[in-house]
Amino acid sequence: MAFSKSRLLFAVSVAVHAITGLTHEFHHGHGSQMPLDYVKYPYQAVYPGDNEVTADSIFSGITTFAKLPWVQCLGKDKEEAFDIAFIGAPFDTGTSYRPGARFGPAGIRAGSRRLTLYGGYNVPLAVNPFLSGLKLVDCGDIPVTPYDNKHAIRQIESGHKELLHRSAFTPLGNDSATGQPLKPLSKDGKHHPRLITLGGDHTIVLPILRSIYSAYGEISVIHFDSHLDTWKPSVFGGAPSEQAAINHGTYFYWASQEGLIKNGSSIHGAIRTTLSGPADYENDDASGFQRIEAREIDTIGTAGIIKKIRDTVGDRPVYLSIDIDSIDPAFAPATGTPETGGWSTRELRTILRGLDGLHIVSADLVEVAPAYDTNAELTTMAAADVLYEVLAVMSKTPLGKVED
Ligand SMILES: [Mn+2]
Repeated sequence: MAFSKSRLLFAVSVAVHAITGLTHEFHHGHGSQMPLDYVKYPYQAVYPGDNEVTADSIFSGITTFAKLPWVQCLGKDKEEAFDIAFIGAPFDTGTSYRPGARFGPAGIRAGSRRLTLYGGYNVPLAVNPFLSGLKLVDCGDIPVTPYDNKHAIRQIESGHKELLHRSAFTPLGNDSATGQPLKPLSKDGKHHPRLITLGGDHTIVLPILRSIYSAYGEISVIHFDSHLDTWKPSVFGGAPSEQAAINHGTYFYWASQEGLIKNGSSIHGAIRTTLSGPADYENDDASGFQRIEAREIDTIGTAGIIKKIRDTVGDRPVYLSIDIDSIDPAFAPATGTPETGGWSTRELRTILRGLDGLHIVSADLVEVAPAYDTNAELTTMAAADVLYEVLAVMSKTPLGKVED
């Protein structure tokens, strides 16, 4: 079925008017407030005059995460407040094997286009994160140089910090059970917005944890990955220079050395890497992490894994870092260092939903290298769907507690 030329032109002109109107509304009409009803789901999109339902707003137009409004948070929209922001960190020069995660943010956004096709309601969590009242935006990417790792890592820290220390759009409000006012969980007493960072290789988590520390102090970490990433630089990469010692296999070692990670209440999940030897696990213990091996899913299942994580983290504020290689390469092949024997996308999504109620202060999804993906976009879709679960969990639990 083809459109007539006049109808197509009409549709284009409607779209242009919509965008022009939108720009006007963002920057002149509502001051700092972005209209929450900006995102139109396809079932709401009709061609004027005939009320014909169309799905094309999903596959046309500019691609942001889940088609959320693009805000130039680090540029001209520095004053814009938000509750949860997606932000890209296109850095991949800390990679040991396949490069290409600098294209991860763009790939994950492409994989996320269909998330709101039917509106975005999450059935098992009984929430629509896109209609929860929180202001969700896509801030684009932190500018990251591909020529100088030391400088790039500083850029990521300062970009993340700048967004994290902006005021949240929605006040904390009251506890739903007791009606008592909620107090922020942060060390500095401020109610911070949450960031979901699109990597990038895993090195980006060192500058991100430095930023998180500036607001929350030492933080418990939930880390899904086939690899430990706490390796000593002498073991992983051989540390021929100071800069080479900071890479996607050692950043947690450095984070631990810097006191950024809460020792004993942090945990890895989906581990299945080979080691230089058992000493790697001793070093991992010293870095503050408990471990869940990927193969434990065969014995304790997703429920047992969820229980281990919750027992370890308790009700402390937690940072969530997800390496796409935690998922088996059968489901997510496009990554820098794939390891067979991993979890299915379904299993990881179930485990993430099991984090419902935890105070996840921010999160990331890293190591998506779209050049190695299938034509069916398996990996970027898996990445987007995983983040959809994270977003749903975040949207259900405010970052506050009732004072004792
Ligand atoms: Mn990793």
